[in-house]
Amino acid sequence: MQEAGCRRQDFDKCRNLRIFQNLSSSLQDREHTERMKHALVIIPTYNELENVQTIIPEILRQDERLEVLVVDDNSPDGTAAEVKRMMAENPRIHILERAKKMGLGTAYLAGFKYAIAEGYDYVFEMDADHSHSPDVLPRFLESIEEYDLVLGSRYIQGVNVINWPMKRLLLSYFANQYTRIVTGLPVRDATGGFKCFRVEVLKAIDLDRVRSNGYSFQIEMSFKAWKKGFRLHEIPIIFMDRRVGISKMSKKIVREAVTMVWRLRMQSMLGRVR
Ligand SMILES: Nc1nc2c(ncn2[C@@H]2O[C@H](COP(=O)(O)OP(=O)(O)OP(=O)(O)O)[C@@H](O)[C@H]2O)c(=O)[nH]1
Ligand SMILES: [Mg+2]
Repeated sequence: MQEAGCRRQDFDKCRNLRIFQNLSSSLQDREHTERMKHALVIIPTYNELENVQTIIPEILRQDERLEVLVVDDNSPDGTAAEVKRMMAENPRIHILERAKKMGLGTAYLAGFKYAIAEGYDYVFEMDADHSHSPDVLPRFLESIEEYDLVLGSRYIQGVNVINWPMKRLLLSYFANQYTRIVTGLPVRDATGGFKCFRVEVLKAIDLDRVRSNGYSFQIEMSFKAWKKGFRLHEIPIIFMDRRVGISKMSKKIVREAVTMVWRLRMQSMLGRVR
């Protein structure tokens, strides 16, 4: 109702109504701020000095709800010191420091526990090396409103991988087919590391029982979420090979994935997915 539409004798009534409307809209604003979901983007790092300088501001620019947690394994190149310098200027940046290189999986598990303890609603996994574009973060945030685990997929809408040697692309592509056949996990890209969990999913999974550390870590987390009845959804992403820094990919990581999928299948058959 507008004041212009009021007759003179109704002026007081109208003014009271306007005061009431203003009060209720400011209450709604406050409720909105209180209900605003907070999202933590976990970035494990090992020697990513140059990459953290650029990727963190790019992430934070995408949405005011986003914060960043770097889990650094005492990188010899001084990644942690650089992150701490950035933290002094921005309260949306956090760090967890570990004494030595202990692998990607345990870095994420430490990050998940931090996210649960600090009360975040949504939890992202993301690489530091610009393989995952921060521009997609808003699309993840939209999708996670409807689903429990959103996966960035390189293999829906064709093959969206740029600058990978053919050998590595084939390995990844067939590893994904193999995973789907052995475990039944209904996704096209089970090994990707760009994903967003509702925190309820992380709380439902017994994190101390997650065994894998390399690519199979991604498979294990998604498999457990799926078996527990959470809603999974894939959105297309373009994966770029790292611009700078050194790869940590190894044969050991591949071997771990080959056996892990069978372990998951057995656990599922025995009804022991925890
Ligand atoms: N904290 C921690 N981070 C790690 C470890 N291994 C890898 N990372 C980080 O995990 C992310 C993914 O690792 P990458 O080396 O990019 O693995 P990749 O994408 O499969 O392979 P490349 O891009 O070819 O190197 C990067 O941000 C790494 O710095 C580790 O042992 N500890
Ligand atoms: Mg990489």
